[in-house]
Amino acid sequence: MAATALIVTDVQNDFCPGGALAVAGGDEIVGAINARMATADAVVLTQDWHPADHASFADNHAEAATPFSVVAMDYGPQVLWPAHCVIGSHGAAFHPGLHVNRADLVIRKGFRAAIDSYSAFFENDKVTPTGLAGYLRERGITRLQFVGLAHDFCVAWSAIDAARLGFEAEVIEAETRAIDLDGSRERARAEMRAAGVRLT
Ligand code: VGL
Ligand code: ZN
Repeated sequence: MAATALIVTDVQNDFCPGGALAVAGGDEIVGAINARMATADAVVLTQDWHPADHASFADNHAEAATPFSVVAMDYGPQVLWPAHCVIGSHGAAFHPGLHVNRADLVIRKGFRAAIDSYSAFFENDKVTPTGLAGYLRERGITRLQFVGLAHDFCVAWSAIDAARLGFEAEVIEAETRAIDLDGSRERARAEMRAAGVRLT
């Protein structure tokens, strides 16, 4: 049978209630994700991991940018976020209930100040690889299940890239939560379906 990896996206304090970029109900999915880890051939955790001067932070823009506004970067439009998941901070740490010891690999993303990385596979220029595809291929993994935060940004971008790279990609929606910025959740669902991602 084809080997399956569970890709647990950004289940970090800053994306959970009380965090800097809290996703409503972000902490509610931890127990189900832990249980699902037992069924996977491989478990990969992603960790949003930004330097304090990261270009995706509204505070780092001169023009008094407000969080959740969009600016043009060299690589395309970029939503500006409240500062979150700063390298080494409590907010960047995994939710304390997540079974991190089960993980085979932790892949960090967004660590270059000038470019964001929603996807676990490519930075937001859509061409700079993180190395995850090579890791999975070398292990003979062809099927990927995505859970975690946030449904409409890092989960969706990762799943779409996975499908584009030829992996069989499934998003288990009950084990995700969305930011839902101006309809981004439904837009992400349509884009995932169009890319061949299975939503279950
Ligand atoms: C995410 C916005 C900024 C995510 C990360 O994990 O979906 N969203 N950084
Ligand atoms: Zn981020």
